[in-house]
Amino acid sequence: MSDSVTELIDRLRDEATQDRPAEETPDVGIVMGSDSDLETMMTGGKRRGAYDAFVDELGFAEQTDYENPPDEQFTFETYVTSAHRTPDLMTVYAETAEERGLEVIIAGAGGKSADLPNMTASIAYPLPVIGVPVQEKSVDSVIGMPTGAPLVAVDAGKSFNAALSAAQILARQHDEVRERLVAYHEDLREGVGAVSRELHDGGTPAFQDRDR
Ligand code: RP5
Repeated sequence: MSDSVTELIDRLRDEATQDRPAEETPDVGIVMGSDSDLETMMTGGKRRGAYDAFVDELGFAEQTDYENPPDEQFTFETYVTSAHRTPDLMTVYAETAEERGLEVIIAGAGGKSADLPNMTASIAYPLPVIGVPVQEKSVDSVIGMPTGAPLVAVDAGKSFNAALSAAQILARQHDEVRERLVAYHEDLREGVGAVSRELHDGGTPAFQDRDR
């Protein structure tokens, strides 16, 4: 049988046999249940997503070709793997994740039966999986794991935080990632200080007028 799902499954299985050096494989795997989750999971939506956190704040790059990794030291890869429409692809993605060099997976899904994060976590175990409920109504199905089947999760739509959490896991082994996380938080801190001073020293009307 030759179709796009089978081709992806074969690719992942083949990649798992390559035994590539860690520098050449993605560190983080991002999967989502549908391309309709893309803005929430990655970039361009109402709030910033995992892509924005990784690329803009932490200096990661998206790896799109296993044969030609980006120059950046830390990378992530991105796939759509639907729990209900492509359970075979979801399964092989999670089964091969560790052998393919991933250190952590971020899995997001929407709807009331948002099963991709928890099924990916069960299959990829003991690899850590960070679940992202793409919608408010997905929260219960993402976080409702039974005792003994762990999944850490962020609040609905907070894929940006999922990326930071994934980086925190990587930072236990990689000082460079730790330094980038610390620098990001220092920027946040500085931002609060700058607006606080501007608000106080200029007064409320001037502060409100600054972007008009
Ligand atoms: C959409 O369908 C959701 O955003 C979800 O991520 C996606 C995939 O659902 P299944 O195909 O796994 O049922 O509604």
